[in-house]
Amino acid sequence: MTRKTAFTTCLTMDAAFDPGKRATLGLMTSAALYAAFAPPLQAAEPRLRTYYVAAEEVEWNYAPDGREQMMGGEFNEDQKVFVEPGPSRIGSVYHKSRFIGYLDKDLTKKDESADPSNGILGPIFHAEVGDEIVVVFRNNTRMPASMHPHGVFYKKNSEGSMTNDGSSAADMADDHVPPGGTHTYHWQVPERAGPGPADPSSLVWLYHSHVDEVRDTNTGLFGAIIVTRKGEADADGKPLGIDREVFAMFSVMDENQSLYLDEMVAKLKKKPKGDDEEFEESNLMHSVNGFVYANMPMPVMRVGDNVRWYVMALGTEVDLHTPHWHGNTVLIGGHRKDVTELLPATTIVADMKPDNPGIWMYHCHVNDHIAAGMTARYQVVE
Ligand SMILES: [Cu+2]
Repeated sequence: MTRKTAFTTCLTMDAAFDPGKRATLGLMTSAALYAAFAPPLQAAEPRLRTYYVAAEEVEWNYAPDGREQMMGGEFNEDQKVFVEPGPSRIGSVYHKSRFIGYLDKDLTKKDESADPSNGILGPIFHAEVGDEIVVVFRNNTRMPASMHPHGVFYKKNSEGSMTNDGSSAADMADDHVPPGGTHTYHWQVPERAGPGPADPSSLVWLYHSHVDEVRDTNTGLFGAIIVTRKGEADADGKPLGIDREVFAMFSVMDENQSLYLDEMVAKLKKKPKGDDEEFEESNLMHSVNGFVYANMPMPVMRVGDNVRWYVMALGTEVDLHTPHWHGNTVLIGGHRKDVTELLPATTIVADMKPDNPGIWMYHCHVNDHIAAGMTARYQVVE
């Protein structure tokens, strides 16, 4: 059996084993070698999933309802620390950058299809294994920005971040898109960017700006990519058989690290002193999708729906989160849970088949984070 296999290999690769051809082969590039020996490929053009995205500056309100919504009521004194404006406190409205999805290359029609609960998240990109994601990006902010994806396949001209790697200038245009600049990113979606054997039919990857990774993400420039296993996606790249996709980003957004901190401080009536630790504390926004104290618009689902939760985190050492669903349970990697674990930049897919109608809490179970507002709600209807 071994011998037979070896013989077959020799037949296929006979030129490679012909001593007369070795010298020539030694001079051939790997591309030429591939062309010489690879069987003719069926021209399988990848399906392109093209997305138009702009980074834009916005005024973002972490608590648009102006009240605590998990229990329902006015903010108490402890909660006001994070949301009440003052002479030297920013309050709940911060100047931020966001990724905004558009339907056309001229960026005239906003893509309004995102669920309101997605909040500050950038547009969600969907793809099926075998596709290519093309992101036509325009930076309409005053700060340089980029788009760095996790998981998918990219070359150096689409990594969206600088590395000390000897890249040419052309390969660095994606690293640092200047204000007013554009760049088109090409992200291939091979098998290794899709669900593994133990994954459900789709998984979630982050993308985010990576010019100044820490400050860019705290400023609000991040979103998610959903990759569905080949043959298990609908025409839009979404997983078949899933009635509802829900997205939840848990992050202590550190506004002290915002690209716009200085100008926000400059607008305050009274400049906080350099050692004002309470000012720094007031800028730690313990948020789900950019909302605190259950101000996130509730995702709504029906009893019996197949609901897929894509749960994510970003941040630093305080960003160890334990999202907890009241009222219903989920399956994560074949395990039944009602709490899961997140660390910065990790993602989890949780499948829920709600059997319990009502409005339910969905909150981080870390005590300090509950107190600081990392809470939300979801609704199950009959
Ligand atoms: Cu937490």
